[in-house]
Amino acid sequence: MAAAMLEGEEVFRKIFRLYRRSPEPAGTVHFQPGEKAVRCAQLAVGALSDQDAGRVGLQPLEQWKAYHLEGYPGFLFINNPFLPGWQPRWVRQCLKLYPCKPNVCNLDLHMSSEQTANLWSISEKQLRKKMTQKRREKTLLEKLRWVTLGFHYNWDTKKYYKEKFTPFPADLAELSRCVALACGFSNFKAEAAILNYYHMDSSLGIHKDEAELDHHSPLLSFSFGQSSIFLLGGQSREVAPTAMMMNSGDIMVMSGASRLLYHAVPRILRHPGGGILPPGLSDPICGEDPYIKGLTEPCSPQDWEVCAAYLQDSRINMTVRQVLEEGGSFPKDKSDQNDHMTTGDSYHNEEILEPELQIKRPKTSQMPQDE
Ligand SMILES: O=C(O)CCC(=O)C(=O)O
Ligand SMILES: [Mn+2]
Repeated sequence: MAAAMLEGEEVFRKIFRLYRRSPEPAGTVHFQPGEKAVRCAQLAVGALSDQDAGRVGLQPLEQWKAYHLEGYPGFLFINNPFLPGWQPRWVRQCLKLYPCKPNVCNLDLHMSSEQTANLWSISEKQLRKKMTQKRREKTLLEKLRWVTLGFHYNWDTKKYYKEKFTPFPADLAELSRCVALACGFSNFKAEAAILNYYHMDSSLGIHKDEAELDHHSPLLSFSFGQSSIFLLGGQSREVAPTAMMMNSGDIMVMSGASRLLYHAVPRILRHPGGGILPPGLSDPICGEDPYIKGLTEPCSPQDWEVCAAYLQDSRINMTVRQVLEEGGSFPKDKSDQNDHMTTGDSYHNEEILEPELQIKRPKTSQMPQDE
């Protein structure tokens, strides 16, 4: 590898290491009015009805606060646009429903489908005791690192396959459609998602999302639970990334010139605000708007007990993608026919962390990692 490239790669890696170590170095962008490099963004008012927004738990579009980031055309940051009581519903879906079969998760690599069939029911009793029992074995739900939906991303080959598809959850597809519509993407189709599950010592390595065949459609990223630092870089690792704070409920849209940029999550941080859970997660039981029937059921107090225990020291991210261009299909490639199995071990072939920070898990740079 050329020396210049190695030197260049150091830039993103160096900054990754800096943020991995220190709680919040100066220079982290907080999306709020008046912040340097941040500009208020105009959304596609009129494109999304209050009714459609409400059905998936989003506030009326006029109330959303969205921002551009200087130097990153196509990047949009939306400050938590969820209605009270709705973040808990999406968290419950991520913990109770989406990890179920036929969706695929990291635990499938080591366990039978019977063992991973219902992580929630195996884990809920133990998780409820989390508040009182300090020393206990991690539940399977706490060992969950990723779930794939729709076209299931293959971590080894870094590709999607036509045959490796299971129905994409209708509620998440609709949430994604609404957010894309608000951002001016009227034909977005949610066809794949990676759900990432982080704990306080987890990180996500430097990568770009290029496996999708359609790069004109945006990447939509939803975050819940504890906060994180997100690093957004350039088209090569030689470009120094910008660090930004992502809090519970925040949505990020990567499109246009920002769609294929390198990015990473070097660090999970406790949410600002002091309590155990972020404010948007403190009120799970909210009366439904009598005029708008939600697409998902409210989160019951029993279910919330489990989610709240989990989120005390965890963050969940859902990154939704359109894989195919409108009317497009997968290319015919004979060499693809035998490489459908994923081991999860060979996907990442580069070390992004210093020896003392390296993971104990299989070599994974994109998958969420624990220290
Ligand atoms: O957790 C995040 O904020 C980023 C997730 C991500 O980059 C991915 O799933 O490709
Ligand atoms: Mn990504």
